[in-house]
Amino acid sequence: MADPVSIAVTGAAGQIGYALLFRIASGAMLGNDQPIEIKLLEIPPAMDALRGVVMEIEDCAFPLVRNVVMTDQPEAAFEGVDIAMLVGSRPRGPGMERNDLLEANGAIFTAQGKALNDHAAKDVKVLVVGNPANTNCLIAQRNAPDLDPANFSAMTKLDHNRAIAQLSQKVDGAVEDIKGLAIWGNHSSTMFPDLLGATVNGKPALDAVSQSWYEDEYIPAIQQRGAAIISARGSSSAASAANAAVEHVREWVAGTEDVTSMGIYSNGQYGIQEGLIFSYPVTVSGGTCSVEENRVLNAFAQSKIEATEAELIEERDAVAHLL
Ligand code: NAX
Repeated sequence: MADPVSIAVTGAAGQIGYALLFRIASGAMLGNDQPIEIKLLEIPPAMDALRGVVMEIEDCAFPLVRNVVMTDQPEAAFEGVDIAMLVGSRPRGPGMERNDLLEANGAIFTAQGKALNDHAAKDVKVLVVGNPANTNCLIAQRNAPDLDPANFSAMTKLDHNRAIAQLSQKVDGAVEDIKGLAIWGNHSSTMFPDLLGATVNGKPALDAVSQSWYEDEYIPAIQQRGAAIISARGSSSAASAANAAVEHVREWVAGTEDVTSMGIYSNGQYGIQEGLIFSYPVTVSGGTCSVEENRVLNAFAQSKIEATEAELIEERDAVAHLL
């Protein structure tokens, strides 16, 4: 068997953590023949809850799990890790404005970026799930100057999966018949689910639905899906978010079969400001992500992409002192 891969998960006692850890430990992320070590980071008040989660992991007797570490120190959590899944973040509290939230999370992701820089493997793959995911990822990346910016990504795979599922329901087709769909921009209500490059059974997706459904129903439904789940379930999506995180890392390591969506460091592709963490249509091969080139974008798509870019620029400027 291969040497164990070391995986850090932050916010491990939270609800996404609870849905995520058991799938990682079962082999769903890196495969059934890949042993793993899991390093779990929490804040001191959550250490008791984390202990309970670790007891449950032990009680599964997962053959692939070689070691489980619990800590409240980022430096210990990231020591030598190959993969870091940054799930924990500060939720919006009563009376908190957006900038307060950016600030509170800024402190977390500054410290975690520095700890990754100094302690993780140099080719560590970092996935940020905790919101605001793109800007938290930007803060971590900018505080890790010795790591390649390409090592950092923010999760838009849940939005991607939501977009595929909603389209498949509308056209009464199978999920696997849909190809080429992508999410652009920020993981927020400005994200742009792009059907222009998507196909259903090899035919343009936009031939299968009306433009008014696409613009007036589909896009808002994807953008607001997180809020719809909160209002139905009373808490935010957890199992589907964990599933998306598993898929994001699996594709990053093993490669993609179709275009996927990932928030990655922009090198200016499609005119997006360099250095933003921007969700693009992405393919992965040999662990390297590439933005799909030459995608045709009409004026409508361009305006949506510019709006989500503008929001990310605003968020970046609000945390400029942390970068
Ligand atoms: P929970 O509040 O259940 O769990 C968060 C956990 O993070 C808590 O246990 C908390 O103690 C821990 N935490 C806080 N600060 C920490 C720190 N400095 N170091 C380590 N751990 C820390 O939230 P949960 O539902 O699990 O969601 C986690 C994050 O994912 C939230 O920011 C949420 O908004 C975000 N999401 C992102 C999604 C995406 O698609 N990118 C979708 C789902 C989810 O909304």
